[in-house]
Amino acid sequence: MSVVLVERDGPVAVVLLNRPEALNALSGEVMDALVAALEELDADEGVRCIVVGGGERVFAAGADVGELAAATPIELYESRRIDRWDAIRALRTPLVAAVSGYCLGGGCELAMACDIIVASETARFGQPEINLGVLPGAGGTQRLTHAVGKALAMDVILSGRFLTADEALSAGLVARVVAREAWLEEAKRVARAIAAKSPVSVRLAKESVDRAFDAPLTAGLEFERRAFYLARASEDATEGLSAFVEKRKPDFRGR
Ligand code: CO8
Repeated sequence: MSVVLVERDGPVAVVLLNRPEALNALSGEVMDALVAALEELDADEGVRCIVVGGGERVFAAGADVGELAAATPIELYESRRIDRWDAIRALRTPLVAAVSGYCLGGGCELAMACDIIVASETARFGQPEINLGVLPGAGGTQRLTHAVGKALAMDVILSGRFLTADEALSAGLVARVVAREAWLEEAKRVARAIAAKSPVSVRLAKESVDRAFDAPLTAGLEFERRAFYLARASEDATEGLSAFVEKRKPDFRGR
């Protein structure tokens, strides 16, 4: 059985971590399979949005602790294992994380590397690396702080405590909280809605929002303005604007 399952539903792809016996711990094998699947889908023009999920009990319980314990620091460095995470950041297709149950350590970092998090009411978010004598190593100290602010990020990272789905929602970490049974369906619904938009404007909008984290305001505003002009130059923009004026549904083709 593959450690990562891929399904296609028209323009939406669903990638599910599938290592339940280890609570979807992100071993080297899982990360390699995940990144390979995401890169392949990203290169497919027919894929407009990707849902990344785990199972109902657990999204992912973090990096594989056994592997971390067995590796020397130099082996970790030489293997460039954490560098593989940069490939997720480089994807142009929007990613919706579907989180149910535990979402811890590297699992929380994976969810935060996605563009939108949809959480089940059962979701528990945490960065418990501090309990292992280490700290988040795949973006947790940065992305959690950007998402929820310094006070709560320090609390979560230094104490190792978990946030409930509602706490994560009110802190700005997740976009939506849904009933236990709806965690995957709601993420797919969000993905289908995104997939129905112009892929050109979706990608430019994703890049522009991401710029808010990387660049000072003036540079971010300039990036957004140029992205806006570029989107306006697309056939999809002409179609979308005309369709509104003509009171009909737009037919976006990704050009
Ligand atoms: N790695 C490997 N195996 C794990 C992991 C993990 N992270 N989490 C759980 N498992 C395994 C358990 O060892 C157990 O295996 P077995 O049945 O063979 O004994 C099985 O999954 C079930 O786990 P539990 O019996 O512990 O289940 P519980 O319901 O009692 O507890 C918890 C669930 C609370 C989620 C608990 O399993 C737990 O605390 N897990 C570890 C969480 C953690 O500390 N995560 C952080 C890991 S470090 C990290 O993510 C650093 C990221 C750095 C960058 C990434 C580099 C690649």
